[in-house]
Amino acid sequence: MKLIMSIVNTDDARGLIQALMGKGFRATVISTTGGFLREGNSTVLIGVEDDQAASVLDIIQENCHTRIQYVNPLPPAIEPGELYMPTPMEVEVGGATVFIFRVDRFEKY
Ligand code: 2BA
Repeated sequence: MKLIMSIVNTDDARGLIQALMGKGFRATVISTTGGFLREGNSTVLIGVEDDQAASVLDIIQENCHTRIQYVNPLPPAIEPGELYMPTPMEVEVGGATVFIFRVDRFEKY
């Protein structure tokens, strides 16, 4: 068995869950925050049999899209009277960051 942990844009999470449920997979969504942008994202946990993992990855790819976001870099140290005009930096986020874990044991009581 595998546990697929997929960090996705919150705007994609609903469609991803619907697509997973439509194919009979079970999933849990956790609200998370990215360490770099400090913005909300969603982490989707999906437990599957080994031979189903590839199908789940296909569904994730179909439903999660890359986006361009802009971040303001930290301002440099400036002297009094100097003016600093921040230039936003372009960052490509997603579609999905996926970790796949082997599950040693699964119990449901
Ligand atoms: P964030 O940490 O908010 O990162 C958002 C995007 O910012 C990243 O997109 C990446 O393009 C950029 N980024 C992140 N750290 C950077 C850095 N030190 N310097 C320059 N740019 C940086 P993604 O790579 O698609 O990641 C989307 C989200 O997935 C991340 O949000 C984080 O929540 C999660 N993530 C990505 N890689 C991870 C990892 N190795 N471990 C745990 N979580 C991860």
